[in-house]
Amino acid sequence: MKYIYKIKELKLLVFLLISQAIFSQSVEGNVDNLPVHEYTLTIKKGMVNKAGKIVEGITVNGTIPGPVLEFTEGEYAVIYVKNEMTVETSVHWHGLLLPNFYDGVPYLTTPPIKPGTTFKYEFALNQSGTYWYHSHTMLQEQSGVYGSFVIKPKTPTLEYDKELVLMLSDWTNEKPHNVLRNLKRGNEWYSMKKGTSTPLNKVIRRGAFGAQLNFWRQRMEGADVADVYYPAFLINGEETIEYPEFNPGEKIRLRIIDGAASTSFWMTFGGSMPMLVSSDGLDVVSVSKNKTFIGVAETYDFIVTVPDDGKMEFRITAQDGSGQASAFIGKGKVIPAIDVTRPDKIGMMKKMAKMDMKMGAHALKFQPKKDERYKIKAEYGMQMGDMKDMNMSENSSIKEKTDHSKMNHSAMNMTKSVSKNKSSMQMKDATVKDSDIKMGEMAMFSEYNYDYLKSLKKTNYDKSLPVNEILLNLTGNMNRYIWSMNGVPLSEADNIKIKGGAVTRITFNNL
Ligand SMILES: [Cu+2]
Repeated sequence: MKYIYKIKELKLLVFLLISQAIFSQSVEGNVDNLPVHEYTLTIKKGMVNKAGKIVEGITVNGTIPGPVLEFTEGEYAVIYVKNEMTVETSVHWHGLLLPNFYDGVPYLTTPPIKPGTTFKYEFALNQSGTYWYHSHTMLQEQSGVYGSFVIKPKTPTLEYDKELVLMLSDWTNEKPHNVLRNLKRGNEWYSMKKGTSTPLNKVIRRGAFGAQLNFWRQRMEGADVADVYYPAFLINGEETIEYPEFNPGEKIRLRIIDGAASTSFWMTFGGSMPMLVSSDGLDVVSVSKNKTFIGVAETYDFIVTVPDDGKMEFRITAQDGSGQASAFIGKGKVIPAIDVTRPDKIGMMKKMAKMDMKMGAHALKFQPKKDERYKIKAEYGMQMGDMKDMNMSENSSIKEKTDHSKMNHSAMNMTKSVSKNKSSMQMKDATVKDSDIKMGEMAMFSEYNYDYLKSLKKTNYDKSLPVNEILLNLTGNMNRYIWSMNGVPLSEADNIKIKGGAVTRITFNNL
């Protein structure tokens, strides 16, 4: 579970916290006279061939991905989900604002769908945009339980001729549980298999041996971009897919969703410059953009023009360069998308090691604002280097201080100390000089940012509202594949309580 949800659920969590707050006022109104739009999704196991081998997958209405569910804003969605398997399942509606009970996270908000039963989801659609659905049970998403969810606006907000949904994903011929078991074993099997491991002689030749040692000390093999070997990456279930039905000059709105279990992609386009018009379901200030990054679970809409002299290639390249997939729009000769070069892992490792040294072994820096900088040392001293004994079932010292039932409590302690009481932090001198590197720059892809995404509306909060600070220290043991927030392994049962009528600021501190 962890490897699938490590990135996307963090994002989702924040989203849900915010959306539930907005939502509670808007939806309880009268839904009786809304037009009902019904779908039935049947989930069952089936043999599929996605990467040169027939293996067992899980299909939705017989296909991977499942069908595109299309709605119009203001409709009342009724979706029956039939479970024709011998195991439980669930469907989570990613990015939709809906009553908690229909959110689809089993045992947390929604009952699981038991074998042989049908569950009725129903909710009013008070938004428009590109979204998606996926199983939230075990590792079923990796096996195929995902599809797109499109809500057209009541009145069109953008001009184009036709639409095309492109669902991106990654495929393994292995049983997803075996993938996870291999990850937890902590070897480099997958990076060797996909040819992205970095041999030691290469590391030494480039003067990165010190950096490598530093990584080993922190129980990491090296700078890694992606952890799982995938024999295929897919667009709408295929490695190569053709859309000859689009004609020269037509403007097509591509609704692109990264439904992969653990792969983020670079997206590149052939032909004229595409216009990025929407992100995660919301229209943004339109911007011409070709090479664009899409993280797991993100959605982006682009408007492209079908070329007069051929078919344009839309290409996805896995972030670690281990594979790609293409969709061709139009007909005739190929107008290729630009190539994306493989990331320089040794260079990244050197860069990260350098930053690590500057940061100091135990100093963390947190800068909510320049004028009110606080320096924090996690009270329980959870540092990456100290994680060696971290284990879900048997971690003594760490667990004592931050056991599950106290998770909120310790998180809130951090909260208070950030927002109210600087002196209570009682840190040893964790002085960080101005010359030191900012947290954000720790990111592996510091040259990439999201500055091109601009909201159409102001998103500032009312300055008079109180601000609650929540600090989440993200830690983990790379070798054992355990990920934690504030020292507690991430679990779906962990709640973060937020207050109404206040601004909640969540700071993720990636250690
Ligand atoms: Cu999701």
